[in-house]
Parts: sequence; structure tokens; C-alpha cells
Amino acid sequence: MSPLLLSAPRSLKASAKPPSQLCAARWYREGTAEGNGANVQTAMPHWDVAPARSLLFDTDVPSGFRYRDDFITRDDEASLAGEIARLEFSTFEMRGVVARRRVAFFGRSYDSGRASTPPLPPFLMPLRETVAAWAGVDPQAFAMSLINEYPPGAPIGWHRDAPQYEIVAGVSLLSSCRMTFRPYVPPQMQRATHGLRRTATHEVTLERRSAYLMTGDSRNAYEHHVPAVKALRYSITFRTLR
Ligand SMILES: O=C(O)CCC(=O)C(=O)O
Repeated sequence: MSPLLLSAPRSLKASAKPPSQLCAARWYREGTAEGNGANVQTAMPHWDVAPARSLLFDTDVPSGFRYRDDFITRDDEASLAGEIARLEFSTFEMRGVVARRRVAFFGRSYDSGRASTPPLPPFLMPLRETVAAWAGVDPQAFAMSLINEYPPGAPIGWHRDAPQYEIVAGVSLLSSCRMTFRPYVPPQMQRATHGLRRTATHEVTLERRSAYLMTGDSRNAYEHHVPAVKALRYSITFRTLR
């Protein structure tokens, strides 16, 4: 048993379950509307010791990851979802497998080999401006937008973002999801470790109407993954070019 569990307060009732990893992510969120986890320790109102959360996951997110709840209003969400419902989505192949999520690209494609894509539609411009202001970049620097449509049960597999892009920003619509991270291991190293199974080291809940920025280590030194969603979710992502 973890020494952390052993040091749990005696007043802990048997029926009171230790917080799950998801709760840990929620503490992170509540403790700091934005940040890279530095405030996590101050965001634990219910327990005076670090509880079971550290058994599998770190409570913080990889450095360079920023998250903000309620990034857009309910009205914004409804109007964006209305516009998105009118878009034409395509299927997407990831490592030769057709994904369950569908995609709509603007400005640039995801993999450079693809045909040209339509420009960003006007309805995305105000959101791009807000995201750019948060990221501290010129709105036009977000040259690419990808809208992902996740029907119930659809995940996005482990991946590190495409190399031609730098900052990745995402806004979640209609439902929440989990996002997990694990260190990136280059393919040649994976062969050397004989495909040793790698597990997630960090996890965060992305609430509907929230936004995240993936920069630095979180974007370059980690892969991320969204496990199967429970209800229809759209993510509007923006990317700057390297
Ligand atoms: O849905 C999300 O927020 C994740 C999107 C993502 O990882 C991607 O577009 O590559």
C-alpha cells in the first residue's frame, strides 16, 4: 500500500472513498481556473494529506498545458454548435484505421499531404480572437482550425500533434471528456523497448465550454488521448504553424 494511503487521517470513514483520479483533475480545475498545476496542493479542501490520487496519476498536467473553465458562454456554445451542425464532416484515418470521430479542416489540413482546405469560416473568427488573446499570439497566427465531431463512444487515439504545428488550442462543446497524457517515445525507441505498454501519467477533465492550450512539454514531450466520449462532443481546435 502506498505510504500516502497509510498516512490518511484516522477520521476517514470507511464509507468515504478516496478521491479518484478524476477528482484530482477536478481539484486542479477548481483550485485554479488556469495554470499548470502549481496550485494543485492548495486546491484540496477536503483532505489534509495527499490521498490515493498519486497511485496512478500525477495530479498536475504536463508543463505547458493551460486550462480554463467557462471559456465561452452557453449562448456562444449554442450558436457555435448550430453553425457546426451545418458543416460537412469527413472521416479521418489514423495509422490506417478509419476513426469514429469525424473532422472538418479549415486553413490547412492536418497532414501536409492532403489537398487544400477551405479558409476559416466567419463564425470561427470571434472565437479565434479570444483564444489568440489568451494564448498571447496574433489571431492570424492560428492559421489552421480542425473541428472534431465525437459521436457517443468515439475516442481520439494516442498521438502527438502533427509536427508542422506549434501551439494547439481546443474549445469543448456540448459534453465533457477526459484527456490523458503519457510521455512521447519516438518510434525507434519503442522498437528498442519491444513495444512495452505505456500508461497515462496525467489526466484532466475537459468540461463543455472550457478551453485548453497545449504548448511546450505538453505538446512536444507527451502524447495525448481522449477516451471514448459518453455524449456528442465537438472540439474546435486552432493551431499555429512552426
Ligand atoms: O478533442 C480534443 O480536444 C482533442 C483534439 C486533438 O487531440 C486533435 O485534434 O488532434
